[in-house]
Amino acid sequence: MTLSNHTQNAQDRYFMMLAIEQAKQGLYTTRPNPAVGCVIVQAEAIVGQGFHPKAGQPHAEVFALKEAGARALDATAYVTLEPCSHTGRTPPCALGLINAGVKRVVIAGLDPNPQVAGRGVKLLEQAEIEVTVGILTEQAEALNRGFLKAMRTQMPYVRLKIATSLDGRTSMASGESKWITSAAAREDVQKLRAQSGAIITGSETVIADNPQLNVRSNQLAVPPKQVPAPKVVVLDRRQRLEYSLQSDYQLCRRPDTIYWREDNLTELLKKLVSDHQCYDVLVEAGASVAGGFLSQQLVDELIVYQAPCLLGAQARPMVDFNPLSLAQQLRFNIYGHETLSPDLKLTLFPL
Ligand code: AOF
Ligand code: ZN
Repeated sequence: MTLSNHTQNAQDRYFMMLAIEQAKQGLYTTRPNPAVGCVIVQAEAIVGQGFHPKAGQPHAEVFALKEAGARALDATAYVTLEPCSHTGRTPPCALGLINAGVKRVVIAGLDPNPQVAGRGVKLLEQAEIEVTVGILTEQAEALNRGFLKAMRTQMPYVRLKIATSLDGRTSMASGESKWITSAAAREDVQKLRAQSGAIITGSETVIADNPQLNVRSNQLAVPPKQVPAPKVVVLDRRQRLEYSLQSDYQLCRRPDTIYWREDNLTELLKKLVSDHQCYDVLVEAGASVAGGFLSQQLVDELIVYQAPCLLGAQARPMVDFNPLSLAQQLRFNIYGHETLSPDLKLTLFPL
């Protein structure tokens, strides 16, 4: 029996959703590689599944094919990213699928890595495997925004995180700021950090707050030790931190902290991709750094944690940015909103 297109489409979406669930298990550990999941289906039953756990280790398809064994013959493989065609740290997954004898491969989206970029699909088609591309593309791509953007544009995906009061204030005039948002909101920030290749902050923030900017939560799906530590970049134009032996600051005690003296944020972002393979960048800084990134249109995603409190007109504003008229305002689309009791989390995309 051949399935009608409609039924097949519903099935494809269902199994791709399961492949995305697999991929999510690698979300905090695969960097700089993408999080990828694979499900192998034989006669409507799952015979193998897997995800890419870590750069250097086998790809998702390898684990799924291993579990499926001989049952991969004539099966359908669902993969959240185009199977690779290159021999990198591991052999090409497209060949693995061909050799296992799968009949059909369903892919959420193509791999923009120039080493792959359509060649995976080509290899499969040359082996007369039926290939379907474009099932749950959005959902699959949401897991790898940094990897995909960097491969396509050589720029990282930049998230700007700000914790504020209801009146958009981030600290009192004195600098006092611990704590405006709740423990639940701060715990959520751990997930943002765990997804990031680099965290950018300002010298001002280092001096005022002496932050660690590390991943330390025990509430992530994986132990914090398994998460590759995000690189820390301090914007230090006045060289207040780089050469002064400021061992009082936790970040300055780390030998791998990068100090950026230049003004040019675009240069920094490009360098993070080309020299450090940092594809997801998180900005956790004060109002002037936030204003710089926003006004130069370098922010891909703004995440606001808003506590239900008022700090008053003397308290410090969240963004140092002074539009001359309403026409110069920055506007956003709200992509997500949730309550992290008692705070509100907004995820916004600049228009
Ligand atoms: C896949 N399946 O599960 C993943 C893929 O250095 P390597 O050998 O691990 O290759 C990394 C590249 O492979 C990565 O940049 C991306 O293009 C692709 N990732 N491909 O078929 C997977 N993680
Ligand atoms: Zn692969």
